[in-house]
Formats: sequence, structure tokens, C-alpha cells
Amino acid sequence: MKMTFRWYGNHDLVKIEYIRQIPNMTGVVSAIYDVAVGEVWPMDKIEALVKTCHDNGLELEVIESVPVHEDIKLMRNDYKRYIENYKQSIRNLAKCGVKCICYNFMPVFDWTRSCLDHKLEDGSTALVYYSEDVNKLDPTKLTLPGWDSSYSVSEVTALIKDYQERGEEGLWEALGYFLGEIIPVAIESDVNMAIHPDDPPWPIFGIPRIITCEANLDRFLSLYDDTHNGLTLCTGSLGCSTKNDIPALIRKYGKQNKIHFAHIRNVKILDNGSFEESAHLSKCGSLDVHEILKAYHEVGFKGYIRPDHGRMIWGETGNPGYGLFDRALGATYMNGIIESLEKK
Ligand code: DNO
Repeated sequence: MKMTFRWYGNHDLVKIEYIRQIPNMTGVVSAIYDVAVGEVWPMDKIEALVKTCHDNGLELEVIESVPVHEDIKLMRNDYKRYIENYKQSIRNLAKCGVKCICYNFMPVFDWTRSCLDHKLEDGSTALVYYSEDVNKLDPTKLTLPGWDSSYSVSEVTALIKDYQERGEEGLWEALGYFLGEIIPVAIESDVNMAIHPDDPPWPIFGIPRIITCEANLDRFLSLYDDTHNGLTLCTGSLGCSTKNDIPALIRKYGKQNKIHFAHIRNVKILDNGSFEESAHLSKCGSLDVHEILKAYHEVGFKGYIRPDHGRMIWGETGNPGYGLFDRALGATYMNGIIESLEKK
């Protein structure tokens, strides 16, 4: 496994020099943040990002994410042009040494939470999802870090309506078409595409979500049966539904060589579909991180792994979920478990 760390580029409050100092870090996971969604990622911007990483002794082999334009997910307007652009971004990234591209197929909203700085008992803050609060939010006015916020309220309202009309099957149709177009390019460029599960893994605001559970992951993989069509297995996203047995999913898809990127996050599951993000240590949340890493070890996982969302601790401020301190603790905890598994 290759230990990596998400970094939001030069504007990130977490300095890349500090990431390098975390033991066992091989590279960062990053993206180009100043190209409009749907447009081609130009070579010069990718090359500059790769150079910054290499100058700091880190690889850039994983991109999170190349966003998929809403028109592609709705098969409307300019979707064919946006797919051609996406293919070109894959080719450009491959030329710069990228081996794995994470993306998602969530309509309108990426990950969703009701509060980004909920105070926990120990004084740290964490991202939480309280379903009763989410139900009170106005989806047309909502924006969270990492979301595409270029749509106006009326555009978001229209988008939501379109997705509701096309429904789940409409989304599956669009995903099948998209994969049919891009996976041949990924094969030719030898880049592994790794879809990120929906977070949380259930429909929100009446809009369909499909990358949610084992049956749907099976369906997704069967849309294009090739190693280059694989998964980002995010424990925190899939794991906030008790229906998903994460170690079992890792053993199943790991053996099939379909997991390319592993996100390790712990969550504490509450009643009624609510959850709080917690420290990585198993006993702080509902997921057994030791068992999760054991499953990766057993299947001989060779892909990329990273600590996912951390809490904000020790007075740190910054990108919710993506401070330095708690994620570094997470990485170190993971390193310890992995070492003990490897030495057994
Ligand atoms: C949130 C992340 C997501 C993820 C995208 C992948 O912290 O897990 O924003 O990067 O869904 O496309």
C-alpha cells in the first residue's frame, strides 16, 4: 500500500513541507482547482503541480477529483463535448505520471453534512450529519467546501428537478454511457479510474444517489468490466450505513483487484440515519479500523491509501475535515496497524 495525504494545493493552509514529514508518506493526492468544471485540465498546470510535489519529495500519482459536469450526469446540452474534454484530461494527467483518478457521480451535491464544526466532548470539532437538521436545509442555497458553487439558485432548482425526473435509472444510464466513453481512454493511458461512493450513501433532498451499497457497486463494476474501472473505497461514506459491511466489501472487491484507492475514515453511527465523524481509532467510532486494514492486508492491496477526514484539534483552523494534525495522527495509527500486520 502507498500512504498518501490529500493536499489542496498552494492555497491549502497545510504546508506540503509538513506533509513530507509525516512518516511513510509517499505522495499527495491533489487536483487543479482553478479550471472550470467540464473544461480540459491543461498540461502546464498539471506539470506545475507535479513539480511542486516532486520538489518536496512527494509523488503525485492520484488525483482527487476530476469533477464530472452535471450535463454529463443528465446527458443533456453539451455533455458530449464535456466527455471529450474529460478524456483529454485523462490523457494529460497520464502523460504527467498520474496513475489513479478519483471522481464521483453524485448529482448536484458532493458530500453533505449538517454542521462542519460540531464540538465533541474533548473540545475538538468534527463534521456531523444530523438527519433532522439536513431535512431543514434549503438545498438551493447550500454550498460546502469542494462543491461546484458556480450554479445560481435558479440553476440548482432546475438541476434538482431534472434529476428527480430522470430518477435512478436515468443516472445509471448516464453513468453507463460515460464509462463506455472514458474507460477505453483510461485503458489506453493506463490510468485507473476510481469512483468515490456517495456520501452519505442514500438519496438526499429527493435526488437519486446510486453508488451506495454492495448490489449497486456490483452493478457499477459490471457496466464496464475492466480493472481500469474501479473503486475508491471510502470507509466513512459507505460505512455510515449499517447495511454495508466494510471489511467484507474490501475482501470481495480487493480480491477482484477493483479497489484502487482506499479512504480510511471512522464515523460514529447514531439513530435515524445520523452520524458524527470521529478520530480514526476504532474505539472512537463505529468502524473497526484494525479489521479494515487487516482485510486490505489479506487481499495484498497494492494501491493508494490515505487517512480521510480528521477532526480539528489543538486549535488548528482550516479546511473542514482536512487539517494537518488529526489526519497525521490517523496516518500514524494506520502505519502502526499495517506494520504489525506485516510483521505477523
Ligand atoms: C470529501 C471527499 C469528497 C470526494 C469526492 C470525490 O471530503 O470525500 O469530496 O473527494 O466526492 O470525487
